[in-house]
Amino acid sequence: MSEVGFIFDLDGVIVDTAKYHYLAWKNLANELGFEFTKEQNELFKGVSRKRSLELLLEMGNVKATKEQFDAWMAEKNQDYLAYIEKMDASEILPDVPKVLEFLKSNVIPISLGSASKNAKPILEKVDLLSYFDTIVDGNSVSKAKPDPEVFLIAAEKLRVLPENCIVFEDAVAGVKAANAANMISIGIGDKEVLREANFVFEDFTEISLDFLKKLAKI
Ligand code: B16
Ligand code: MG
Repeated sequence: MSEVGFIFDLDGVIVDTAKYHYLAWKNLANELGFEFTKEQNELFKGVSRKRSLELLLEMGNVKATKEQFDAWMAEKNQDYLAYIEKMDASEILPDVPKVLEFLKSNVIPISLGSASKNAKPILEKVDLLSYFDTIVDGNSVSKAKPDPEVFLIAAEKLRVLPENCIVFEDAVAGVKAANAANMISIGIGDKEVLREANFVFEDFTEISLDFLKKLAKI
C-alpha cells in the first residue's frame, strides 16, 4: 500500500473537453432561441450535467417540464458524444503523459475524480485509461463538487488517507472539494481564479519532477 495517492480531474486537467461541452450547450440554447457565450460556459466547468442545464434554462428564461428537461439533457449529451467520438491522443493537455508515466513508474496509485458521466470513454479515446488504478466519476457520486464526496471515494478506493492525497483541479468548485476533503489541492489554470488552492500552475509543463517527488514523498 502506497503512502500517497494522486487524483486527477478530467476536463481542464487531462483534456480540454470544455470546448465540446460549450458547442453542445450552445446548439441547445440556439435551438431554444437564445445565445450562449464562451464566458457563460465558464460557469459550467466542473458542474454536473443536470445543474448545467438548470443554469442554461435560467439564462434563457426557459421553463421546462420534467419530460422536456430530461429530453434536453439527453439531446445535449448525444451532441457532446458526437464531438467526443472524434477525439484522439493529440488532445491530451501538455505534459500530462509525462506526469502519469512518472507516477506509474514509481508505483504510486492514480485515480480519476471527475463530475463527468462520460469519463471512461474519453480516457479510452485518448488512450490514457490504463494509467488509472480507479475511476471515480459522475456515475459513482451522489453529491457534486464542491462537496468532497468524489475525492473521498477516490481516496478510499486507492486505500490512501485523504490527507495523503494530491488533487489536480482546474475548477474553483473542484479546488474547494479537495480542500474540504483535507487533501493537497493543486490548481491547474489561473492563479487569481484558483487562489484557494495550495499550489497553482498554468499547466503541467510548469511542474518539475523535483516538485512531484516531494509530493510523492520519494
Ligand atoms: P458529463 P470535470 C465536468 O468534468 C465538466 O467540467 C463539466 O462542464 C460537465 O458538465 C461535467 O463534467 C459533467 O459532464 O455531461 O460528461 O457527465 O471537470 O469534473 O472532469
Ligand atoms: Mg475540470
